Formats: sequence, C-alpha cells, structure tokens
Amino acid sequence: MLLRRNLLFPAVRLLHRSLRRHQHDHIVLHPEVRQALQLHKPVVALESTIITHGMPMPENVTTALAVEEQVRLHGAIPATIGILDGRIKVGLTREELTTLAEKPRDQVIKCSRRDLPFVVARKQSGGTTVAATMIIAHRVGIKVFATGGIGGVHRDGQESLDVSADLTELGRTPVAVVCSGVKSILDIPRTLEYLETQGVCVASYESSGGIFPDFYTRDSGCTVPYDLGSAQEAAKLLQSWQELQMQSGVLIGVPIPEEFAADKAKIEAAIQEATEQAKAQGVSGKEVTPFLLAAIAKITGGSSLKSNIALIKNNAKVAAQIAASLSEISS
Ligand code: PSU
Ligand code: MN
Repeated sequence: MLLRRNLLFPAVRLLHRSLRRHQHDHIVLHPEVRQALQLHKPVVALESTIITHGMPMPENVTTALAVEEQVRLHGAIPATIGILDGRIKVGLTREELTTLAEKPRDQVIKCSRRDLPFVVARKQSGGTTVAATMIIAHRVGIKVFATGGIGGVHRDGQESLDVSADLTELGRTPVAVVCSGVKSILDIPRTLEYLETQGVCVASYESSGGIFPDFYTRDSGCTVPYDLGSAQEAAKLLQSWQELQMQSGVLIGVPIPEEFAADKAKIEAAIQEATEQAKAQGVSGKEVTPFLLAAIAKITGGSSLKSNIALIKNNAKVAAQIAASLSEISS
C-alpha cells in the first residue's frame, strides 16, 4: 500500500500542478458575453489600446461606447477587452471602460503579446493591442474582432526592424480582424509582403479590384488578391477557414466611408511632418504609433481624429454583420 502510494504520488502531484496552471482567474468574462458565447450568438471583440493610447480624452470614451453601440445595432454583442489591476476583462462595463480611459498614462500599459504575463503578474492595468486582443479573443472563443487599423512594418522598418507584433499574431492566431487596413504612417507594401509570408488571408471589403485601404483614405495604391462583396461573402470565407482549421488569422480591409476620407496629399504631408518630429525627439519602440497619431491629429487640426472615429464605427458595423451572418450559416 505504502509502495503504491509512493509510486502514484509524483503522478498525482503533476496532475495537480497542471490543473492549477489551467485554473486561474486571470480572464474574466462579462456575463452577457459568456452567455452569448455559450448560445453561439454573434460576438465582436474590440481592443482597448485605442482607448488608452490611440485617442485623447474624451473622444476615447465616447468613441468606445459608440463603437459598442454600432455592434449591437447590427446584431452582435460587443466585447471590449482590457486589463484592470491584473484581471483581463472580456466585455468591459461602461464604468470599467471609463476607469481605464481616465487612468494617467504612466499607470496604464500598452499591452501587446510580450506584455501580457508581466502586466497580469504585477496586477497592473493596460490597453490591449490588436495582437493581445486576438490572443484573448481566441482563448474565449470569439472569432470576429473590429478595430481601426493594425500595426505594421514601419517606414524604414527594414533597417530598424520595427515590425508590429500584430503581424506575427495574425500569422499564428485564428481570429478575423476587420479594420481599415494599415495606416499610411507605415510602409504598406512591406506590411502586405510580411502578411503574405505569415500566411494571413488578406481581403478587401466592398472595394472592387481588391484595392486595399490605407486608414485615412480608401486607396493605398496596393491591391490584395481577394475582394469580399458583402457580409455574407465574408462569412462564407470564415466558414471555410474554420472548417479547414487554419491556425492563422484573416484580415479584412474595409475602406473609410467616402464622406470622411482625408485628402491624400494633406494627410501625406501631415504624416511626413509627424514622422520628422518623432525622429527629432528620439521617439522609439512602442511609443512610436501613439506619438504619430497624436501629432497627426494636431497637425490636421483634429480632422484625422474625425476620420479615425468614423472608420472605426463603420468597421464595428461591418464586423457585427459578418459575425451575425457567420453564426447564421454555422447553426
Ligand atoms: N492604429 C490606430 N490606433 C491605435 C493603434 C493602431 O489608429 O491605437 C494601436 C493598436 O492597438 C495596434 C497598436 O495594435 O497600435 C500597434 O502598435 P505597435 O506598432 O507598437 O505594435
Ligand atoms: Mn513597434
């Protein structure tokens, strides 16, 4: 008896240890989101770096709430993902969202894949980037995610190796990201090359000829191989992607609504100026994107911010329609 117990004990201990590793409460689902997922209802994930680092107060809060409303209006449940005191929340409440938005910048971390374990361990708060939001969305079973724009290869990225972790995440995590493509503060052709290498299925949405958008304008001058004509067509693509069990993401580029598109020459000049300011001030690493966004908003007298708000609301609508259509054809 004693011998048997001694033989079994290490195995039991191992089992215990592995159970402990999986039984944690780092991720907390909002009851509404949990129920929607259990019932296979459409859910759209939303990121929070756009709230903590992408937009100024109070537009960050009003936009985040307006985006959630768009998701609901078009038939899905919104799940804004963010980190509060080390807890990863899936479906931030209005109060939590406001708390996160109002935190001083030095108390809220821009959280990408590499930052997640540290921020959780230290019980810090943070906004999740596209990469981190994808990880959490996938973990809880959300397939569709809407945002403004993803990170990419920075201009001169071939020298600096400043390539957003969003791109490698798209290569390794099966979530469909609906966005307005890649910001023109980045190197768009190189970003698309990198996504191809990562095996990411990239499509444009309702833009004949596969013209890929560039955030502030509808035409980046780059094309992608596929164009999706409707939410139903997008849902069919996602259905095949699920059936094939692709372990990589899908990127759907939705152009900014015509009436909010920026003037190409003006926005390009603002980007040049902002990029020079960043260089002169020695801005680097994860600070680059937030710095450029704020500088461009200032140079354009706030009109870039207006475009930004319009496009993310539109993306939320499209993502909700796609998620709704996907859950319809999958049930
Ligand atoms: N683009 C925006 N606003 C943002 C971001 C991108 O217009 O807030 C954020 C997103 O969260 C994106 C992140 O995932 O910046 C990319 O940052 P980096 O390049 O450091 O990976
Ligand atoms: Mn970077």
